[in-house]
Amino acid sequence: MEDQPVNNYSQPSKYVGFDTITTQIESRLLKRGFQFNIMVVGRSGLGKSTLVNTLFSSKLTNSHGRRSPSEPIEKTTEIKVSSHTLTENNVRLNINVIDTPGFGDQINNEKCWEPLVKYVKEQHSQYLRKELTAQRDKFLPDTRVHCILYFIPPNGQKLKQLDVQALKKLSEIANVVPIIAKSDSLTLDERNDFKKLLQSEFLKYQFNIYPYDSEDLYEEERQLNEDIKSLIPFAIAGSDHEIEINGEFVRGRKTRWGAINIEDVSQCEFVFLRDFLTRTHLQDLIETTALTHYETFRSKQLIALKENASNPNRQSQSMSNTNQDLRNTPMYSAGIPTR
Ligand SMILES: Nc1nc2c(ncn2[C@@H]2O[C@H](COP(=O)(O)OP(=O)(O)OP(=O)(O)O)[C@@H](O)[C@H]2O)c(=O)[nH]1
Ligand SMILES: [Mg+2]
Repeated sequence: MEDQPVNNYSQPSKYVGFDTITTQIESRLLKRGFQFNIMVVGRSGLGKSTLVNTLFSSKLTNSHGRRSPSEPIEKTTEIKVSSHTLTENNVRLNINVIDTPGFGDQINNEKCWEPLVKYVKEQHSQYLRKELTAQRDKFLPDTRVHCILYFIPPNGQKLKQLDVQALKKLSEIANVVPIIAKSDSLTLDERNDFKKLLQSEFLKYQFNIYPYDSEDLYEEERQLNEDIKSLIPFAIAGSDHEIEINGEFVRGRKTRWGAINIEDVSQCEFVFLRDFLTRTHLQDLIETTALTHYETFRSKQLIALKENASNPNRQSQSMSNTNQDLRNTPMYSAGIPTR
C-alpha cells in the first residue's frame, strides 16, 4: 500500500513557530505605544486638579501640563487637556488628562454637564470622521475619553439632583468611575456608611457604572470585577506634594490634627484606584470605549447619516449638533455605502 501524503498544513509535523505571534504583536504594540485619555469631573473645589497630579506626577518623563509641584494649582475655568508620557520597562503610555471646570458654580446649574457630554461626543465624532475619510491614516490618533472619574462630595448625604443627572448622562456614553473626594474629612466608619449609601443610590438610579459584566470574562476577571465593584466609589484623598512622616517623605496631607499618607491603604483608597486604572483595567477601559461606547455612537450616526442621505429634506433627530464634522466628510455628501 502506498504511503498517504502528509498534509503539512492541517497537521504540522514539526514546529513552525506561529506561537511567536504574541511576541510579534507585542513588539508592534511596544513600538506604537498606548494612548489613554482620562477625564475628571465633579463639583467645584473637590480636588480634581490635585488628584490628576497625584495620579501621574511621580512618573512623568515628559509633560506638557504642570511641570513641577511648586507650580500652584488654580481654579479650573475651562476644559483643559494636558499630555504626559510615562515609560516603564520599554512600554510607552501616552496619557491625556482632561481637567474640567467644577460644576455648581453658576447661578443656573441646570444642565451644567452638557459641555462635558458634548466634549465626549465630539471626540467620538472626530474619530469617526477620520475613519470615514478615503485615505485614512494607518493609526488614527485617539482622543476618545476612556475613563471619567466622577468626584462626589464627602458629605454623607444622598446624591443631589445635579449629580444624579450628570452621572446618568455621562455613564451612557463613557466608562464612569465614581469616587468619594477628600475622604480624609470622613472617619473610617463614616466613610464605610457613605460608601454603602452611594452604592444603594447607584442601584436605585440604575447608573451604568464601570466595570461592566460580560459573558467573555474568565472566572478570575469576574472575581476581580466583583472586588472592584465592592470598592467603588473609591474613597480618595489627593496631594501634589510630599510631607515628612516619622522621618520619611511620603505623598500626603498635613493638617492641624495630624497627617495622612495617601499611599497608605489603611488611610485612603488612592492606591486601589491607581492600581485599578493602571495595573488591572487600563486595557479594558480602552477596549470598552472602542467596542461599546464608540460603537454605539458610530452606529447611531451612520444610521442617521443614511436616513438623511435618502431623505435630504428631513434632518434626523439623532443627528446631534456635535457631529458637524461628519457632514463635511465625503461619505456624507456621497451617502453611506449600503452593505
Ligand atoms: N482635605 C483635602 N483637601 C484637598 C484634597 N484634594 C485637594 N484638596 C484641596 O482642595 C482645594 C481645591 O483643590 P483643586 O484640586 O483645585 O480642586 P478642583 O476640583 O480642581 O477645583 P475646581 O477647578 O475649582 O473645580 C485645594 O486647596 C486643595 O489643596 C483632598 O483629598 N483632601
Ligand atoms: Mg480644577
